[in-house]
Amino acid sequence: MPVYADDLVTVGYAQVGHESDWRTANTQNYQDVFSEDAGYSLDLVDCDNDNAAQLEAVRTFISKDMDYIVIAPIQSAGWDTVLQEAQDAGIPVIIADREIEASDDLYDAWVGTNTTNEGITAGNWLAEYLGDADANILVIEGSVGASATLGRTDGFNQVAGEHDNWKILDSQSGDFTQAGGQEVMESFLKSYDDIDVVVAENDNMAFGAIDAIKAAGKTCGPDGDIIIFSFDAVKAAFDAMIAGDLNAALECNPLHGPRVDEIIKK
Ligand code: GZL
Ligand code: ZN
Repeated sequence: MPVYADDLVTVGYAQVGHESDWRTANTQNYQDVFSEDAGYSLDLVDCDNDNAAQLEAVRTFISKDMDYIVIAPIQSAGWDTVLQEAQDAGIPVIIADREIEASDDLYDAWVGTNTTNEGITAGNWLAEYLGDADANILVIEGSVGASATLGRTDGFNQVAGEHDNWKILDSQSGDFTQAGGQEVMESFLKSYDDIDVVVAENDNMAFGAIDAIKAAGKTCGPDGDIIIFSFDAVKAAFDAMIAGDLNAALECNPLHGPRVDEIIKK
């Protein structure tokens, strides 16, 4: 018995892009959960970390009159107009993963992580790890304007503010990519010679930073000159910790599909 498209619940997912292992796992999870067998027709658009492309993807979902629209917003700002258009079209919107700066009557639900709390957890881990040692700290931030960047930076800075012997020398965006992390770390290594700690706001940027640190003839990890830790805790981060290159990884769960499925079913 053939299944016709109109039997399926159509879901449009405007995905951030493919910038990290975390993002890859998140995409795979949606493809696993929103399968035809489960009664869904998923239209997942990889917006390639491009804000304009993401707005366009959402407008296309509206023109296709999807049953549901899910957005993982690349940036927090700039969503009011298109969310109003979706609402006028009578299409429920679920914001997933990252947060937006829009009144919450413009979307129906949100699924994601508390990145400020992740930043605080990271700061507290570092405080315990350092004891009362001084620390010159460099931060490799995530994509500019992303709530994950804003939250992790804010949370970590809250804890850093409690330690007057911690000095944040610099903080630059590596755009959540491995290449970005390597480039930022290379520039940091040229500018600063006494680096004690590197905070990477996701694992892939940490992997790039580790390559840069080694290329500069320095060492990192539990037995190295430089403490480096990151966020996500993807599989490759565990490999890096086992290899002795990475001190720690703060977990952030990418498997949002089941929660979004539950909300849609409600
Ligand atoms: C966090 C997520 C972040 C990941 C990065 O919830 O938005 O985006 O930490 C990804 O790996 O790029
Ligand atoms: Zn030092």
